[in-house]
Amino acid sequence: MAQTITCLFCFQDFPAQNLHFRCKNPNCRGNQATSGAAELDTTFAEYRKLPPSPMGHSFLSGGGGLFGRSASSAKCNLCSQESYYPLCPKCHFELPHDITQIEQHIIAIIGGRGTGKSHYIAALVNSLQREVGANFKIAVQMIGDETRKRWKDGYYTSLYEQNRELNQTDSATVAGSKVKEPMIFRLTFMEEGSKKNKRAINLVCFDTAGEDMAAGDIMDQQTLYISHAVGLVFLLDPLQMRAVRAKGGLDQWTLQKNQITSDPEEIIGRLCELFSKKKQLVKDQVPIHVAFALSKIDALYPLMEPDSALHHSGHHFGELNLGDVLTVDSELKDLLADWISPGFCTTITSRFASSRYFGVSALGATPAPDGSIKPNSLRVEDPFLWILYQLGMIKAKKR
Ligand SMILES: Nc1nc2c(ncn2[C@@H]2O[C@H](COP(=O)(O)OP(=O)(O)OP(=O)(O)O)[C@@H](O)[C@H]2O)c(=O)[nH]1
Ligand SMILES: [Mg+2]
Ligand SMILES: [Zn+2]
Ligand SMILES: [Zn+2]
Repeated sequence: MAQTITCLFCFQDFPAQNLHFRCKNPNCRGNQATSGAAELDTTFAEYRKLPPSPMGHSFLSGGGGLFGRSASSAKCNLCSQESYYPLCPKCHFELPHDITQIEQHIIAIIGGRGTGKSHYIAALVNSLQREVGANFKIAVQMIGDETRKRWKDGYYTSLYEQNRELNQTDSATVAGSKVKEPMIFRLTFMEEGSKKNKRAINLVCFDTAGEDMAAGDIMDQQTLYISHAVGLVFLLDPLQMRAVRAKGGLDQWTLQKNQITSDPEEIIGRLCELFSKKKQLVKDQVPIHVAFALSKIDALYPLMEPDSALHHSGHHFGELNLGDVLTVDSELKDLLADWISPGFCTTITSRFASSRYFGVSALGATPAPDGSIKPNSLRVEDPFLWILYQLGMIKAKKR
């Protein structure tokens, strides 16, 4: 049977034999900028509403590989050099070079304006690369130059080298906005299988702007992203909940810095609407693993019991600590009944087939007024590990 590939940019499905490839040989006739003959990529430009520019000659692969397996490289029809750069035929997004051989699972990270998505993505990737990677024997690799550049320039350098907080994310409507380009991280599970046959998945991350989540019309790409996801990390910002702000005892600078900009119930309402439109519902429940993560929990310590599990890490050593996940889940359900509404979690349970509540802190503290912060994350990996467990990719330690 022909293999179907889903593009990670436009999310259209196509058979593997329709893959295009890009020739990056500078001596190829299609790439000769000096002669003025360099090919302009109009397909790429049209999809991104950019003026066309030369990006390298693109061509149709001309069929699958041996034994029905799809080829992950193809010979250029102009210069005969082998290209290892597969493109989506519809939008010319450069796909991971081994897209035909790797399981693709999209885990989407979403939330309203200012809920902490960008800092969460930074802290999650950093934690996957360090502690989680080591504990679970997962190797994390960045796929493509675009991901590497964005990770370094957009997250790592500011947050972890210069110790400065990240800026608000530009809306997808801003010209030249990078929001629409996914970052792709390859997770390889080192323990399973033989050397040749290790299990790997691609984690596809779009760092969307919260304001796009609230706007109806530019949801297109975001809608497709969410509806292709097998797991969602849905960030909820407790500092944007009126009942929490009214409690007293919270740090004044933190409250001033984190104003109410999005209503969690409204955004969850949109999410449910989106899935019902896609008719993905099974018995009226959305068949997807949803981790509701309360962000910025460091700021809530004055409101929490001293023996709350949220004061310490989840202790996941090579296995998901399921007991801890359930403890946090039930602690947060009680708090949310008080903070949002008594029926909030019941509604969620009735709408999503599989969901849990988590508490995360990407930074460990509120940045100072000059934006400086030495990040010290807590529990950022919990929601992600739970989703991997639900997908059967890691084991759990039961109580
Ligand atoms: N105290 C505390 N503040 C945080 C934490 N994470 C993020 N913040 C603050 O929350 C604000 C919003 O964080 P972002 O990561 O930019 O939020 P976002 O969801 O990406 O926002 P948009 O891009 O505007 O949609 C920033 O002012 C951060 O300093 C945290 O773990 N603790
Ligand atoms: Mg952001
Ligand atoms: Zn595409
Ligand atoms: Zn060529």
